Amino acid sequence: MGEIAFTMQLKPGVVAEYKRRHDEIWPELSAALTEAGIRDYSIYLDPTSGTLFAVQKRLPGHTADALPDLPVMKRWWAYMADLMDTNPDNSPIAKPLEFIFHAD
Ligand code: RM4
Repeated sequence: MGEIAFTMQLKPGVVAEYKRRHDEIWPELSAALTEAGIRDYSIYLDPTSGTLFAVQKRLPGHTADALPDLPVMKRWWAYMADLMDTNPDNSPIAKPLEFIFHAD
């Protein structure tokens, strides 16, 4: 199973709201992520900068690249856009991270 990590950026002063929305994540969005082959998806926060660090595993043959085309993904990104630095299509600006080290 592959693993990827990336950062995203919160706007100032929205941590509590960002966490609240994820605590109440839409079941249909969770289902879409699972159906796309995403597993073990975690998001961490650097509270000093508002930078989010996301890490997720992806099953072989995953369809994560098609997620942006799903209506539920578009709705979620529109819903989240007031909290995050975004691209013109409302998707969060995601910066891929390079793998450096792993220990079991
Ligand atoms: C984040 C952001 C990401 C999404 C997660 C579930 O706020 O929208 O793109 O994968 O939520």
